[in-house]
Amino acid sequence: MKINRRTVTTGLAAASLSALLPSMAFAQKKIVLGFAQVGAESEWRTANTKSIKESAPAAGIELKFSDAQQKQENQIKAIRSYIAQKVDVIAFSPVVQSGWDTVLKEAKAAKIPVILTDRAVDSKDTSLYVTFIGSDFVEEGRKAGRWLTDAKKGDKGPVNIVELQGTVGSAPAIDRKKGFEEIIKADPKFKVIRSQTGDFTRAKGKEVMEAFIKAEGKKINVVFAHNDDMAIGAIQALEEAGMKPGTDVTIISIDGVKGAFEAMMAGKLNVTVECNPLLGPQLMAAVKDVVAGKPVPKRIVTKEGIFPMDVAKAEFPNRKY
Ligand code: GYE
Repeated sequence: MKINRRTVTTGLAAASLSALLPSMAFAQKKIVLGFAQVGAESEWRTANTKSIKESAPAAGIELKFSDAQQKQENQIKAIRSYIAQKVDVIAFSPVVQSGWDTVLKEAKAAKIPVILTDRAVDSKDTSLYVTFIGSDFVEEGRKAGRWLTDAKKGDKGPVNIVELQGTVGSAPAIDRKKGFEEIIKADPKFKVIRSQTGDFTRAKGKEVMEAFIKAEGKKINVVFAHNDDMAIGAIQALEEAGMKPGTDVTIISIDGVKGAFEAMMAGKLNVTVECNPLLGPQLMAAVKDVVAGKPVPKRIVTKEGIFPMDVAKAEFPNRKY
């Protein structure tokens, strides 16, 4: 081959291109996501964590993960450490609604976008986060309320309800209570005679239910638990007190985890309102869009249903969490 000017120029171009390659590889480096999880309080949370941990590598995202053991101060510490590590995106599920502005402003000052998953914050300044991916908890409470008013249609009442609330100050506890009350208040025969937090755990749900039984005994007609785990704890407490959950006492809960389906198949839980924890794939898609500078909707709502006891057996094989 005759060496002419053209070959030399092409050769030079190729040489300078290869000199550029390392920086191009740098430009394509993996997105790093820092995720501050609430804790491991429930079956729902375990499924949520698994979904996030599995979908990050599947999306080619490097995940830094921390568990705050249901303590806001631990979550704030984790977020600060992600800011210090200069991650690309921070995502978290805020254990309670209030008290996030300071740390969110720190993330904003460091130009790190924040995505909320599962639970919302009550910050007035919505520029502090890019989007909120999660369920409509008020609607979940309404679904529970509608199921109850329907189930007790022919009942003269009073229908005495005891309520096991989720973590104090958390979005799902506040909103589920609100949605449920909104529906039952239409008929004065429905009375919430006791309401206390069971912190979304089985152990606490059982403990609080024992206290309710001591105070109200056979007067209790309905248990409304803000999640399945507390309902399962309450079922144990009722059985130990010689009462029959699912028949003597109507049990309603929220989440739709496998444990709830098992309790329904055993005839001990009457209904569960679905709350989908498998948010990982949606979160990873949003992380990629945010990094790519694409617009992301401010609110991404999860789709969910409701499952009464009589469909539990047929639905069980389809359940993914
Ligand atoms: O219902 C409960 C968990 O925030 C939706 O937290 C979540 C709730 C879920 O502990 O089981």
